[in-house]
Amino acid sequence: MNQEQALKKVKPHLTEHRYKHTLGVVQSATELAHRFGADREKAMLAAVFHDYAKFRDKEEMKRLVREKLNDKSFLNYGEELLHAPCGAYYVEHEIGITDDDVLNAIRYHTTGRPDMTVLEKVVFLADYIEPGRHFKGIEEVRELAKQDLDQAVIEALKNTTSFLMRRNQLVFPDTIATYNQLIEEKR
Ligand code: DGI
Ligand code: FE
Ligand code: FE
Ligand code: FE
Repeated sequence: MNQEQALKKVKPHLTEHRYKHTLGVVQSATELAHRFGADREKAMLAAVFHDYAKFRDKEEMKRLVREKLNDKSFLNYGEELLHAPCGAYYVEHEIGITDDDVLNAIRYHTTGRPDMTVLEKVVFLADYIEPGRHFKGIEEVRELAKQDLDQAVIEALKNTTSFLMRRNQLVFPDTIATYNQLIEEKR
């Protein structure tokens, strides 16, 4: 599936704003893949479909996690997390993408996970720094992303978790575990 075909398939599932975000993630992900040596084709596909389930019915997604997915922990930490693992499932079963590297990059694009692959880091980071995103601290992450993939991921994780904590929201345990592991590796 080329980029044009993939975009055509995802478009009906997204709002105009979310579609523009997706185009930005594709651009950032292919750049980062080139810079850090991930497969550009896989990065493109994962980026196109990363928010495929963003507007799915939350109850439908909870049912899917309960009935079909191995990792039930996604049920217990904020409904915003559901679109990542459920998106991977729908992209496999509705779009027909079977590549586990691509599916895992979609599955973990919101929370991260310990032992992320370079491709997973690329998509996680692209989602955060794509040109359409504007928020505090993003320029620092964009600068880091020119040199050091892990340090940029650490910075993005830090920003996201502190954002959640300031709002008294739950933080997904694997997000903290991802942070801890990357810090450990830097020492
Ligand atoms: O789908 P996007 O908006 O492009 O970005 P995303 O997939 O990174 O989702 C961001 C949302 O997910 C945002 O509302 C914060 C939330 N989120 C990210 N990490 C965690 C989280 N929510 C909880 N409860 N715990 C997390 O660890
Ligand atoms: Fe997302
Ligand atoms: Fe994200
Ligand atoms: Fe996104």
